[in-house]
Amino acid sequence: MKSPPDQPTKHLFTTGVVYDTFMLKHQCMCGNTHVHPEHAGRIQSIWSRLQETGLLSKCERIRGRKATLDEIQTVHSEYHTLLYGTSPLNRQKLDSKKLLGPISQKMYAMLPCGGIGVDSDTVWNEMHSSSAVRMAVGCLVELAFKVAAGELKNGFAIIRPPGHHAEESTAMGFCFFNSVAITTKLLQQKLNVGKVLIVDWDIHHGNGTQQAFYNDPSVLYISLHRYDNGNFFPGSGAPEEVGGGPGVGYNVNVAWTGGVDPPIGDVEYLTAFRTVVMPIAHEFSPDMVLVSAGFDAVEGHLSPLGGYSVTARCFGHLTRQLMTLAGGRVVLALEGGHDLTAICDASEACVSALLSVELQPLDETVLQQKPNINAVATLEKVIEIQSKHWSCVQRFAAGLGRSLREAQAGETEEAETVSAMALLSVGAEQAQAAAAREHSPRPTEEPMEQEPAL
Ligand code: Q9C
Ligand code: ZN
Repeated sequence: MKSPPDQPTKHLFTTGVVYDTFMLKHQCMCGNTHVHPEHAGRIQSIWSRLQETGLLSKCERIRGRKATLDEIQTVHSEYHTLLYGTSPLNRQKLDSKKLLGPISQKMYAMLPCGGIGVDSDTVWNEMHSSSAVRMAVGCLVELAFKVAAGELKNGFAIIRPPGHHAEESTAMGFCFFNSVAITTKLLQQKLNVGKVLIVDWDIHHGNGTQQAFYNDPSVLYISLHRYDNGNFFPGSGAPEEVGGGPGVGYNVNVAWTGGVDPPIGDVEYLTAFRTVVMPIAHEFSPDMVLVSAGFDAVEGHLSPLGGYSVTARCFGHLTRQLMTLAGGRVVLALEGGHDLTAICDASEACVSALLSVELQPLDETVLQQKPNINAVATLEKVIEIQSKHWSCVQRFAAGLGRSLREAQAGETEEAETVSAMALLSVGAEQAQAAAAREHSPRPTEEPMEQEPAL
């Protein structure tokens, strides 16, 4: 049934969700979806899950669109943009305008599966992939712009193929265009958004995103990823990579090392958020938060595409912590993750958090467990390196081995000590302050760090 032409559409200030079936058509020409884990069923399943659980009806669905070639060129080279942003049909038009040069000839490798692509992960469909990859970017841009403009509370972009491995002129690791990086550039250039925080919790390092903002102090990139001393894909993301030039200190790599025995899970991710991610993020004070929300660290993903055992519900809690930043302007963009149960569970948990629906609580065992020895070593190293740039992390160096419950108790004690000290010295201080006030303005006080509710 057609709705009357001038009936206004209702717009709610709620969580926006974007999804478009154009992205389903990016499929290897070999036709065998089993050999390619980054397949259309990933976003179809997430979309269905949000429908089935009734979460989608609490959200506002946003219409996507294909990003323009100009938008893509905020991050990628012209050659790369034309190579992956055009199909044989519209390429002919560009060709006749002599815009393409060598693009129309050679491009891809023949793959063992019978299809074509950059490599067996990063497959290409001559007919449909360019529309899909441009749609993934455009969907995220549309959603993030509405959140930045205050039309939506926050957002979740169900997009594929992922983007965080895509560099200026390199497609790799399933990625062609870096949706999160492009969206960040456009938010700054078109909407005058000042500081953007990008949190990347995909299990792989977002080499493309790091590259795009390496010298840029207006974009803080914080990645948590399996590193194993450079032995895990893509091999970049060392903790010493802190940014360059004016961007020094605005690149933070929580580079887990030590393999999967003992496993990395909720306790380790929550401890990283407690001691590194949230303190630095608050000090940076972003105007907008974008999350490269890959779910391949969720239990169910085996090595070499995973190996960690973070729970889906933990990602809901991490999302809720990020919502304390930037006035809540947080947009999640799907990156990796191929276990359908895991990515659906995690998407459900994150959208619940975005909607401020009550979350499934973390297990008490998680709250009482200490982070494993390799994780503590990783965080020690990150804090040692980043404390030169972020004074707030230093105070967490000594208590890294604590459980979340111990940390909570410790910080209550710390706060009590601080107030007791203040009380004891209040007489002396009042006299001092009175004297000082006559000479200089009163210094402002640092607010106490706030622990998230467990
Ligand atoms: N022989 C994402 O999760 N596999 N990308 C490399 C090397 C690459 C994962 C295998 C996996 C890329 C977005
Ligand atoms: Zn990944």
